[in-house]
Amino acid sequence: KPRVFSGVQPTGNLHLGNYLGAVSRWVPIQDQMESIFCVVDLHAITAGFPDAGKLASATREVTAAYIAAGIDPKKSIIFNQSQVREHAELAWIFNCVARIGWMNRMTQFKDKAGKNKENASLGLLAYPSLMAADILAYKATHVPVGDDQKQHLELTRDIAQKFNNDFAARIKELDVGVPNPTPSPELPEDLFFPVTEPMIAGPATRIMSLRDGTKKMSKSDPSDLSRINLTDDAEAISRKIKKAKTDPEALPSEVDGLKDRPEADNLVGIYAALSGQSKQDVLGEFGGQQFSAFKPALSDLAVEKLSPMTDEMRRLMADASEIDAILKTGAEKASAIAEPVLKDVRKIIGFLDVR
Ligand code: AQP
Repeated sequence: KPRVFSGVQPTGNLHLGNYLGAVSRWVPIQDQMESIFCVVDLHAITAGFPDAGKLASATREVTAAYIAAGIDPKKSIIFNQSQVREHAELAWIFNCVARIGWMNRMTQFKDKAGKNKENASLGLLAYPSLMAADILAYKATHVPVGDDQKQHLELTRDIAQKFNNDFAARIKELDVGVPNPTPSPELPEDLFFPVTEPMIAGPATRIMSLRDGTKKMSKSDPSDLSRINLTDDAEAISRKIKKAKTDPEALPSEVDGLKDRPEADNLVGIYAALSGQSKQDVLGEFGGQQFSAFKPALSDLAVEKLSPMTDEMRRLMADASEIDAILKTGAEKASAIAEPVLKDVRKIIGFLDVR
């Protein structure tokens, strides 16, 4: 049965990239598949412990963004990761399935650890193991994310496959697997964990910084002008788009003309994603025009699309009790799915159960 899992870290500065690359894409999915959306607070401590109060408020802010964007707590499970113990337990087991070499190859680790890798937390290195646990504790089959998470999702597949292979005999003996839906020579007949499908598509899989079209828009960029935050008001959105880096040429009429013009490509991509069109449609309308004409149109569109969401986020943030109640119900529903999965995992491994 298809099941979707995805999440965002509560590390502050939630931005347009997180919205267009991830959260906005979840909204239609929740009507098609069982959906679980998590605020991944255990991940938020891998690059250093934020101030305790900030971590809690960022967790509520991400939850507010989910709801304001249209994730319906009646249709989807919404919760914060640290409330469901199974994530951490399965991550530990996956630390013993995954190989150090696999982790060392992760480009996000290299980027985030910087030059002094020896001084990065062990948690930052093991981040993809926890991500695999997030997904597989629910046996999720589909994961909608931005393009930057592609490598981590491949690692999730590798972990699932290695677990299924290493424990193939136990899985059969205990009869806890399902027949492999796509039989292949590398996989056993019965699978315990699904081999998850990434869902990375559309014009906004990688929104770039407004200051540098070759760098991803990111929460941790020290320049606030590099991103549109979901808490920005109309004035801030217009100012940032006005100041966005561009080149001196007019917009091309064909998508091919955006090649080697990263900033132009990015702004056209943002317009396309916000208006639900393709980049070619946008160029059909704006091809031949200067940025001085395109930028105000983009500002107006961004304000029109984001303002109602920002207002709803503010309303929700004003009273924590509504958000906390949603997270509590979500955590209970999430636990009800993850607990039996971990019970089986413990049996497969052979941990002695004396309680
Ligand atoms: N620039 C982006 N374009 C499209 N999608 C993006 N995502 C992040 N940046 C972009 C997607 O947002 C989801 C949540 O991301 P995350 O909070 O878990 O961590 P991240 O990918 O590390 O996000 P940031 O903003 O770049 O944070 P920092 O600065 O801490 O590294 C994911 O689905 C991600 O693909």
